[in-house]
This record gives sequence, structure tokens and C-alpha cells, in this order.
Amino acid sequence: MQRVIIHVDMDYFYAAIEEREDPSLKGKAVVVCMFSNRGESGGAVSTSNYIAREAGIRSAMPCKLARSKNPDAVFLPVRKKFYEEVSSNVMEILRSNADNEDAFEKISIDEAFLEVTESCKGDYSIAEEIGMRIKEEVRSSEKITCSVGIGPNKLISKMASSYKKPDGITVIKPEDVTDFLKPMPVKKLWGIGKVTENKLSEMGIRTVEELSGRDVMELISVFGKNKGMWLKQTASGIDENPVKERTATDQIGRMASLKNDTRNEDTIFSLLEELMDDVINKTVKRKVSFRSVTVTVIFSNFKTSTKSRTLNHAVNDRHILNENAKQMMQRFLEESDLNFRRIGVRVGNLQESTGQRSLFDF
Ligand code: DCP
Ligand code: MG
Ligand code: MG
Repeated sequence: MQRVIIHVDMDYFYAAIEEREDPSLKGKAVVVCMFSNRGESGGAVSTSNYIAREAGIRSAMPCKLARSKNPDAVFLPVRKKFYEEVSSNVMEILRSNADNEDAFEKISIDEAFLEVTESCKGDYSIAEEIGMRIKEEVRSSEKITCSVGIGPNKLISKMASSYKKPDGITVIKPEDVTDFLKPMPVKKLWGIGKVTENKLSEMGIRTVEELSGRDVMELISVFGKNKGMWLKQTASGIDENPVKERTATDQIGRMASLKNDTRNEDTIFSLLEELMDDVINKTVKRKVSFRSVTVTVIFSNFKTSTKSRTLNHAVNDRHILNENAKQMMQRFLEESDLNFRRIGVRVGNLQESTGQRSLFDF
């Protein structure tokens, strides 16, 4: 049987929760800001409600800039812990609408995939009823809205949920996939970033239809085998990835702001040490080894960049973490002349360290 997948994304999630908590915000522009440890002058926009978006306020924009775009907007600090509680309530509702416990995949604090192939027996009108029911359950339980996308795979359902927002529902049956994708600019394809968009544009490709019409060999010659094949498939609306739980606990990480924007190596590396100590202590406490190391830098202009390495095998070793994270951080320093604002390190692909010893044990 052809799969039927639902993707749900909450509408202006953090700001919607704030509106719910304070009815006096209704009708006003609301901006939720991640203030840095330097107080209200720093910080970036986490999200804003749709009234604020009319003034051009967007996620990741400096709060200062947002304020200049709409001085009357209400600015509120992020309350992440609280949003996480709301998120887990929502996720429980979504999970309970999936075919079974395992047919569920949370992909961020406000969105998830669920497979409903069996519940709807491949019938899209039943799938739509499930989608409507989810919206109703979320609304009555949490007093916030979400947008729902339904399609034959994750790619299509994900793109469908953002097609009509807020409070939308979009159903794309297998026979409608091509028409749905055709006119879209390639950057709307899930997984295509700025760099790929620019490369495609240089090749004269702007729409998904133009991309799907290109010969796969041509795409491979520009992007390499994996990416080339992926582009061709994605433009054709094909995505065979299963809906599968990726527990949030598959990673352990820490992030922190530098006291001032800086490129001073001592300052940066000493904060990195602190973060790595924390991370390694958590892995020890949880008795896990890791196979990947990721370093993130947020630059003074709020641009965010990450580097990752996969190790040959899982380890729990402070020195290996140190060495890899430092090398990646060094690369960041070499590649950019911007000041660093915030840095982070995390380990992933965690495995239980079953009695296996590492340098760290000695
Ligand atoms: N978020 C953040 N910083 C970003 C992007 C998002 O802190 N740069 C947080 C705030 C959002 C939440 O994640 O509320 C979910 O992100 P979405 O991209 O789903 O955006 P929203 O839910 O806010 O709005 P939309 O209605 O467009 O989904
Ligand atoms: Mg959202
Ligand atoms: Mg989202």
C-alpha cells in the first residue's frame, strides 16, 4: 500500500503560546526574543506573530532591527522551558494519532511527522479527517493552532504543511504531486539551502519543474553522485525515508555566548573547554559513547555555521572530543574574519558504552 504521511507544524509557536498566556496581547504585534547575556540590546528574534510579520519582522533578525520595524510591537523574552512543556503536550496528541507508537517522528520543538497509512487504508479523505481531528485536539487542549500537510512521503507532507499557514490543511494526493511541485522555486524544496539554490540558478534552474527536467548525469557532474541523485529525486517528489523516531536524546550539547564578540583565540578556546567539559561529564553520567562531534559558531552578524565530524567508532574520550572540536574551531577562525558571538559543541550518534573502556576511564 502507498504510504500516507502527515506533517504538523505549529503556527508562530512561541508567540502563539505567549498570546494564549496573556489575552491582552491579542491583536498586537508580538515578538519573542532570545536576549543574549548582554541584556536587551543584543539578541535575535526567535519568532513573531503574523501581525508582526506584516512589518517585515522575521526569525533570526536582530531584535534591535525588529524594534525599528515596528516600535509598537510587544517584545518578550524566550521562555524555552515553558514552550517545551507545551511542545511535549502537543507531541503526545500527534503521536496518539499515528498508526502506532513507532510511526512518529518529532523533528523540532514544533513539528513532527506521523504515518497514518494503516488508519486510513490509503484513503486520503480519511487522512484529511485525521488531520482535522489533530487540529481540533491541539486547539482544544493547548489553545493554539497548527498547520497540517498530508502526502505520500515526508518531503511532500512537509512542504504541504507550509503551503497554507496559519491554521491551514493541505492534502496532496500522489497524482497531484507533480502539479504541486512544478511551479515552486527550488529553494522551497525541503533540504535545499542557499548554496545549492545559487548553484542551480547559475545553471539556469529556478523552478522545480526546470530541475526535474534536467538530466541526472548533468546534476551529478555539478553536485556529485549523492547530491545529484537526491536533487533529481526530490524534484520529482520522491522520498522513501521512513517515519522513524529520532530521540532528542541522541545528542548531547552545550552552547554559550562569549562575553563580547571576539576573535581572541584564548577567550574562544577557554569557553570551548568549559563547554566540552560539560558535554563529556553528561556522556559519562549517561554512560554513552559518541560517534560524531559538531561545533557551531554564531558570528557577530548572527550568521550561524556548523562543522561536523564522524569518528571511526564510538568513543567516550575527552581527548578525542578536544582534538576534533578544537580543529574545527581553528578552521572557523581561518575561514572567516568575523567576530564570534556564540559557540557550541555537541556529540551525537550516541551508543551505550557497555563496559568498553576509554582513555577517559584512566
Ligand atoms: N525558532 C527560533 N529561532 C529561529 C527559528 C525558530 O528560536 N531562527 C523557534 C521559535 C519558533 C519555533 O522555533 O516559534 C518554531 O519555528 P518555526 O520555523 O516553525 O516558526 P513558527 O512556528 O514561529 O512560525 P510558523 O507559523 O511560520 O511555523
Ligand atoms: Mg511553526
Ligand atoms: Mg517548525
